[in-house]
Amino acid sequence: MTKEKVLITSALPYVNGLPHLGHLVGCLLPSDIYARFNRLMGNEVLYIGGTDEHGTPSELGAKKEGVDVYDYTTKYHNIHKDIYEKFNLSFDYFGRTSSKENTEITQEIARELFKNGYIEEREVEQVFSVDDNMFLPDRYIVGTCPYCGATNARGDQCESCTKVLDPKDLIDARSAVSGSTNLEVRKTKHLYLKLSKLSDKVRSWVNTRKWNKLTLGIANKWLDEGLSDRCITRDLKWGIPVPTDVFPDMKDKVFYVWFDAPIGYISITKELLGDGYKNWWLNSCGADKVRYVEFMGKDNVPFHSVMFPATLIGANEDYKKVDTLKGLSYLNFNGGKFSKSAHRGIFADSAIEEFPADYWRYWLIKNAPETDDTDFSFERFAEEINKDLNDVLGNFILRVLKFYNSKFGNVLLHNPANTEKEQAVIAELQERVNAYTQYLNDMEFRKAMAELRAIWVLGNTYIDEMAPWSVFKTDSEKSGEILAFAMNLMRIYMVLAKPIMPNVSEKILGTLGTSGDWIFDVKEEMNAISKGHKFEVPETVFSKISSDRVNELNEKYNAKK
Ligand code: B3M
Ligand code: ZN
Repeated sequence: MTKEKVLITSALPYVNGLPHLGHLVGCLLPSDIYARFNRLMGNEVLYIGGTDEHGTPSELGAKKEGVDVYDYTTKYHNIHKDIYEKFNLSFDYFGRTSSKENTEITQEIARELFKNGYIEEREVEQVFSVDDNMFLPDRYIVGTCPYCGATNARGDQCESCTKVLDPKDLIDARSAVSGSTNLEVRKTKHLYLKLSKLSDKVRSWVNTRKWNKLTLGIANKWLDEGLSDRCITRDLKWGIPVPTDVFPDMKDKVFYVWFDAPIGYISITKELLGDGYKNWWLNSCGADKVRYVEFMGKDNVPFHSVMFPATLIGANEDYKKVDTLKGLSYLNFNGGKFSKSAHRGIFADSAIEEFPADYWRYWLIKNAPETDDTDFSFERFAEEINKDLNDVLGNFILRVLKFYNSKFGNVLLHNPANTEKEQAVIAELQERVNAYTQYLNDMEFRKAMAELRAIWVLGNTYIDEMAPWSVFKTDSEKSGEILAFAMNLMRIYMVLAKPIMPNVSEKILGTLGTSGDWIFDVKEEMNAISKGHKFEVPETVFSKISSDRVNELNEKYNAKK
C-alpha cells in the first residue's frame, strides 16, 4: 500500500467553555480515531488541535474573574489540554490561536487579501460608550429584549428566546463593560471581506470537491443565496491587531474571531514544525500531495466549507484547502441540552472521573450523531457497556484465558485448531475485518462499530458452540487447540480495537504477550499465538455498571429534571 500524507484537524473549541460529551463526539473523538487508524495504516499523519481563544467571551470571562485575559485563556487552555490527554486524544500538537505564529500568519493573509482586492475599508455607524471611551461590539451591549422581556439580552442575540437582535432593538441599552447608559451612535471604520467578489472562485472550487451530500448541500445553499461581504474586524483589545502598515486607520481594531480561528490550523502547525509547516500547507512545497480531512460539528460546516476556503483562495491559491469534511450533529442529554449554568448533563472533566476513557470512547463513537442528533442517557450507557464490553468482549477474554490457565498453565502447549469450523470462522472474520477497515477509512463510524461488535460476537458464538470446557473432559488436546484459536481471535480483536479503546487494547495485548499493527490477512494472523507462547491472565477487563449506580448518576447530573 502506498503511504499517504494525511493532515487531520479537529475544530478548535472555544477556550472559555468546558467541553461536554457533545463536543467530544462532535469532532474531537472521531478525529482522534481517524488519526489513530491512519497511523495504523502506515500513513504519515499530522493531527492538529487547539483552543480558539480570541473574542468577546474570553474578554468578558477574564473581567468576571478579575484576571488578565491572557492568563485567563492560558488557564482554560491548560484545562482543555489536560482533559483531552485523559481521553487519550493523540494530537501531534495542541496549540492556541493566541500564539505569535497566528498573529503573523493572520496578518499576512489579511495583507494578501488586501493586495488582491478582497478586503475593503468601510465607514459604518456603531454604538460608542462615552464612559468606557470605546466602540462597543454588539455583544458588549446589553439590555431588555423587545420580544420576551429578558433583562440581560445581548446586542447580537437574546439567549432566553434565541431571537437574533440588533443593538438598536434593545430597551434600556447599557454597556456590558461598565453598565453605563451613556451611549452614542458614532461613525467608525471596519474591514470587510469581499465574499461577493470571491463567490465564483469559491463555487468552482466547491464543484471540484467530492464531499458528502450534507456538506455539499450546506456549501451550495450559502453560495446560491449569494455570499454577502462580511465585517472581519471588531473593537476589542483581545484579538489579533489589524496590521496598520496596510490599514493605517485601523489602530485599536482586531480581527473577528472567526477570521483568525481557522487560520489557527496553519499557525498551530507552524508552532510545531517551524518552517516545516509549509510542507503541509503550501501546495508548491508538497501540500498538493497531502490529503486534508477536517472534523467539526454541523454548525461549523458553513465556515469550513465556504468562509475559510474563500479566505485562503482570496489570499493565495498556493494554500492547501480541505479535501474531506466530516460534519457531525449534536448529542443531547436525556432529551435536552447540556447546560453548565443549569448544572445539567455530564461534562468531560466529570465524565473521566466516573468511568475510564475507553468506556466513553466506545459508547460515544458507537452512537456518534452522524446523520441525526442522538441522545445520551446513563441507562443506555450502562446497558451498552454491560452488554457489549462486559458480556461479549470481556467475558470472552476472561473465560478463555482463565480456563486455559487453570487446566494447562500460562505457556501454550497447543497450536490453534484448524478444522473446517475454524476455516469458516476465519472466512467470516475476513469479510467483517474488510468491512470494518473500509468503514473506518470512510469515516462511517457507526457502521464500523456495528462490524466491530459483530466481530466480537463471532468469537463468543464460536466458543459457545465449541464448548472447550466440555470437550476437555473427553479430549483435552482438542480443548487446548480450541482455546488457542480463541486466543488468536482475541489478539485480532485487540488490534482492531486500537483506534477505539487504546488503553484496553494495550493492556490485553500486554497480558497476551503480543502486539500487532493492523489486521489485513486474517489467516496469516491466526498463528501469532501458538505452542510455547506465554501469556498472563488479567484480573478484570471491564466492570459492570449497576442500576443503583445509574440512579446515583442521574441524580448527580440532573438527568431527570
Ligand atoms: N470555536 C466553534 C465551536 O467551537 C469554533 C470553531 C473554530 S474552528 C477553527 O463550535
Ligand atoms: Zn428574548
